Amino acid sequence: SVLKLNTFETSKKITTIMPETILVIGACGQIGTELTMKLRDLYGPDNVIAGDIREGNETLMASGPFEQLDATDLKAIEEVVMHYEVDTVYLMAAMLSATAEKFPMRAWNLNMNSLFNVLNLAKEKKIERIFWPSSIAVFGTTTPQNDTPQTTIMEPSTVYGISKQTGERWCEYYFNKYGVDVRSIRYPGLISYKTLPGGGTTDYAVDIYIEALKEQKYECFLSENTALPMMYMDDAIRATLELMQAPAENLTIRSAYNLAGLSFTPKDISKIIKSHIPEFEITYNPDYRQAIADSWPSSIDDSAARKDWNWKTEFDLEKTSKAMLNGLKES
Ligand code: AKB
Repeated sequence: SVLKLNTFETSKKITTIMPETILVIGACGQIGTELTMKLRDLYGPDNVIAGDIREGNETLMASGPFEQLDATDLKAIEEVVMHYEVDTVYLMAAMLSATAEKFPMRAWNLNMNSLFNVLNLAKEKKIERIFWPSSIAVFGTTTPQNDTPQTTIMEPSTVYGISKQTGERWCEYYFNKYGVDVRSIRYPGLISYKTLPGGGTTDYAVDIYIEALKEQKYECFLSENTALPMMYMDDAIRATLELMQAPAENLTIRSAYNLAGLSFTPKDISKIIKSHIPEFEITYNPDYRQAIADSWPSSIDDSAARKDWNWKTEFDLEKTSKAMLNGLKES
């Protein structure tokens, strides 16, 4: 496809980018929706094709091309890639941790086959670049819990975590063996108000703001002192774009980069919400998701991302909470 030069400003630096024709698979999900909108701002709406098995919100659907697409259907993806001359794919479709425990084989099929589809298209030189999200779920109970290093023991105990860890190994393999330019981040729990998450263990950190505004109370499915790595969506989108813009020679990791944002417990977040909504009350009723959360780290060491592509978080918990409460009130 035709390459055009363009520039855009992040809060830290001016970056020169080479816009491509981009396909976002899973464009209507929690990350996909905001990522697609941001990519359309940067590269022009017609150069960013939203693909998903279901339709998304009105703004996304009206702002550029949409293709109904099953991420496990290689032929369908290939047709869209050829038709639009796509050179970069962001594969955001996945079944998350809590739902995957209920449907292990469906989760495995979706999470692995979709990845093989795009890796093989890149191997056959039908696309040039891939972004694929990994997760803190690649870690397990034997991993050091605090400031979890980039390279460490990884014995995930969830289906989702196993699929992400396996995916990381395949990404690195395709890079080493076939020169596939695939880049990845181990996302922490993501906090956003524009599109809701679904089926994750970290979803409480979104639900709590919604219920605080609606009901002034929230029953949390994790216990009060469960610390998990989290991040506000704006930071996660910026991290994704910064990694995809980084010169290939700066990248030392082709499995997936650790990415740190926030680390907090349900108790911490409830205190902050109470400072904005004094009537707010939280109660705790841990369910099966507690065991998943207990197997994940509390905080992450992301020094490799800082060194290789200058990553830096901007949203602390207070800034995140203000953005969530204001955003939800206005939407
Ligand atoms: C989940 O909770 O499953 C996801 C994740 C941490 O990848 N948000």
